[in-house]
Amino acid sequence: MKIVDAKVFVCCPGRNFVTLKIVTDEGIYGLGDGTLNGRELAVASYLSDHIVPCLIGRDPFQTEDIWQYLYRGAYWRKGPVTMTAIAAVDVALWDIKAKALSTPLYNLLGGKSRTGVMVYGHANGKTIAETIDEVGRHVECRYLAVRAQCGIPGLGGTYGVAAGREPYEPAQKGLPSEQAWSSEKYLQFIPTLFAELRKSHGDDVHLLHDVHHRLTPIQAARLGKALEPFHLFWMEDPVAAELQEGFRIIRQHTTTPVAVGEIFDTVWDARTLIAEQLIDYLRMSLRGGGLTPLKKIAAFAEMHHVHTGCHGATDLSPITMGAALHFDIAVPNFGIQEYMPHANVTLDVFPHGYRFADGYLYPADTPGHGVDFNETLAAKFPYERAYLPVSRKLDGTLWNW
Ligand code: GCO
Ligand code: MG
Repeated sequence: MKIVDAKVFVCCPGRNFVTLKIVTDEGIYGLGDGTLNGRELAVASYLSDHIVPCLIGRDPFQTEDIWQYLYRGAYWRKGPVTMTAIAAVDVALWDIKAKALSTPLYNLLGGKSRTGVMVYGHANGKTIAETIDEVGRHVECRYLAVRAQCGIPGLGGTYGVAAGREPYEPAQKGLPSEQAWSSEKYLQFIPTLFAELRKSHGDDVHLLHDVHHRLTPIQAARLGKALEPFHLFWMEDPVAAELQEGFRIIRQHTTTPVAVGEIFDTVWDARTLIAEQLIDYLRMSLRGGGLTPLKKIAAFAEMHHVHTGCHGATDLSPITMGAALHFDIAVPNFGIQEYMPHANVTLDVFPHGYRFADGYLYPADTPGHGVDFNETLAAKFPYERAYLPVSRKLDGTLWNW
């Protein structure tokens, strides 16, 4: 089998997505996701200008060799644009391989290790009362795990809180908006939110929270300690993670589990975090180079008692979600999967076979990863410039969003 064509599509059905379609001489095609929120066109160019010409004529079954060719062979390693582009190729090739062998992708990854993939949904409220209601709505829909975010009194909009009544979507059309931030106000408020959530919803539902890189290690240690009575499933991205050693401070002070990694590109971003057991869940998904490296990273994590917790925000297309579910159902040290459902207009462009029931997602049982792409419909939704917001402290200093 040979690769005869590869096409890159950029479309905006509800939000922007980059999609790679690799076609073989036997008519089988594979689909990969190359979406990098706010930097979509850079990945599209990397793919069409620099990668696609190198793929033509190659054997699509050689997932390992092609991955090494694109990673080592470029000389310039790592970086979000490179690794998102490689991920698109890698996932499309695994899709082709599974389709050619006429089996669901999970069978190439070790087969099913569990019956379903436990997911967590997002409860986003402007006030504690709204967040309590949103968690309740998820519990009614049979979610077993819910991430709770809330507006902070005294601050305007913040991460995880929708501006109007529409579902939360962080990227906004046009240039980046700016949001005010105060770690002091946040630290004062969040323990009260979780105390109220436990009072209203009891101890059974798993509660999660995303700090979104906003704190310093000692502040994160304080938050983790304050949240211990409410036994969170995890505290996510408590600090920006360039300095992996910084997590030692958090670990020395609190037993609240820590999850990190949605913006990591390779295992090197997490090597110390995993080897020193400074985290409990690794948030990398397929965007960091695809399935080929994620399998290896997960095996390394397994040796160090670290579980997976794949990123699953709406800026990863249904292709990433669909393929991640095959990984989740197969990997021995699976922890949880984030599930932020896509808008219906997105799902129309990406017909898919995965489904939600009683708190679990189930991957498609059809050959490949089970997510398709409607090119004709996608063409009706051209790219629209959109960015994530930026954060400034109350004195105007630029801070982590
Ligand atoms: C999450 C994430 C997202 C990111 C988004 C940025 O945990 O779901 O933090 O909401 O902000 O993926 O593009
Ligand atoms: Mg996050």
